[in-house]
Amino acid sequence: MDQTTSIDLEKRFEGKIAQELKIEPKDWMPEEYRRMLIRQISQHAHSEVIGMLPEKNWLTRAPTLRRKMALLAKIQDEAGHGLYLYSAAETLGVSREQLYRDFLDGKAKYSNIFNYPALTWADIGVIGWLVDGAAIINQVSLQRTSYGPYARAMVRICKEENFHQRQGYSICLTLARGSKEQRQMLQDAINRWWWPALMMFGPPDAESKHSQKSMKWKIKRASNDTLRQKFIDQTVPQLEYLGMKAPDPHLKWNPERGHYDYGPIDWEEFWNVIRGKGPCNKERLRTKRVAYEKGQWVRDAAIAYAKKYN
Ligand code: FAQ
Repeated sequence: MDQTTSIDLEKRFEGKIAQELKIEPKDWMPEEYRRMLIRQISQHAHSEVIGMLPEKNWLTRAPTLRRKMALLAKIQDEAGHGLYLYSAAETLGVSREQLYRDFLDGKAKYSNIFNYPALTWADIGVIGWLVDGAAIINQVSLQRTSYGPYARAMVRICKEENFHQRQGYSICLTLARGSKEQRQMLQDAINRWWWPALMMFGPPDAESKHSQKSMKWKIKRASNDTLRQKFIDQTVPQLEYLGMKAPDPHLKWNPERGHYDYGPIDWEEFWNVIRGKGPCNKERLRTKRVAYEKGQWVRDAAIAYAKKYN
C-alpha cells in the first residue's frame, strides 16, 4: 500500500470518529485502536463470566423461591453478556479460544471486584445494587463507544443490567426493613463492598495509562474519575433511603462543586488485587479452569455433531 493511501485511510478513520460514526469490523483501523479494543472488550467479557462465581454460592441458599429464580436468571444473563462480548472481540480478528486461554492462564485481567468473597445473603443484594450499579454507569457511557459491535452489545447489556440492579436493591430494601440483625448484616456487606465498587472505575485519571488515547478515539466516553463521581452522586441518596451509611467519614455533599466529596481510596489494595493478590483470585481462576476441563466433553460433542450434520 502506498504512503498516500495509508494517510487517506487514517484521515477517513479520524473523520468517522469526529462525526460520531461507528467503526465497523471491515473498516480500516489503526493497529493500536484494534489492540486497545481487544484488550478492553476481552477484559470486560472475562469479568462477566467470572462475575457469576460470587453469586452462584448463594443459589442453593436463597431465602425464597422467588429470590432464587431472580438470582438464577441474573447469573444466566451474565453468561450471555460474556458471549456477546467475546463475539464483539472476535470481529477484531482474535479467536475466542485464544482470549479464553489467556484468561484461564492468568495472563488477562478482569474486574477487581470479583476477587472478593460473598459472605452473607446481604452480599447478594449489595452486589446487585452496587456492583451492577457501577457496571451500568460505565456501560451506559460505552453505548456511545466508537466501535459498532461493542456499542450494540452495550445497549442490550445495559437493559438487562437494570433488572439486576433492581433485584439487588430490592434485597437490600427487604433487609433494611427487617430485624436488627438483618440491618447489621446489610451494613456489614455495604462496608465490605463500598470501596472495591469505587475501584471498579479504574485508577485515578492522572494514573490511567490508556484513558488519553482511548478517549481521543472515543472508545471510552468519560474518564474514570468522572464516572466514579457520577456513581457516588447517584448512589448516596439510595444509601440514605435504606437508612445505611457508607464506610467513608469524608463523604459529604459539596454545594459548591454540586457533587459529593469522598475520602481517599486505597489504591495499593486495588493494584494488589488486580495483580493476583486479592482474597479470592486463586480460587476464582481455579474454579474456571476446572469448569473448562470438565466441559471438554460438551465442546467435543458439539464439534462432532457440527461435523456430522453441517
Ligand atoms: N479491574 O488505563 P486504565 C460487571 C487495569 S462488568 C481490573 O484506566 P482503561 C458486570 C486496566 O485494565 C465489570 N483491572 O484502563 C457484572 C489497565 O491494565 P492493562 C467490568 C483494572 O481500560 C456485575 C490498568 O488497570 N466492566 O461488573 C480495573 O482505560 C455483577 C490501567 O487502567 C468493564 O470491563 C478494574 N476495575 O480503564 C457481572 C467495562 N480498572 O490492561 C457479574 C469496560 C483498570 O494495561 C456480576 N472497561 N484496570 O494491563 C472499561 O471501561 C475500562 O477498561 C476501565 C479501565 C474503566 C475498567
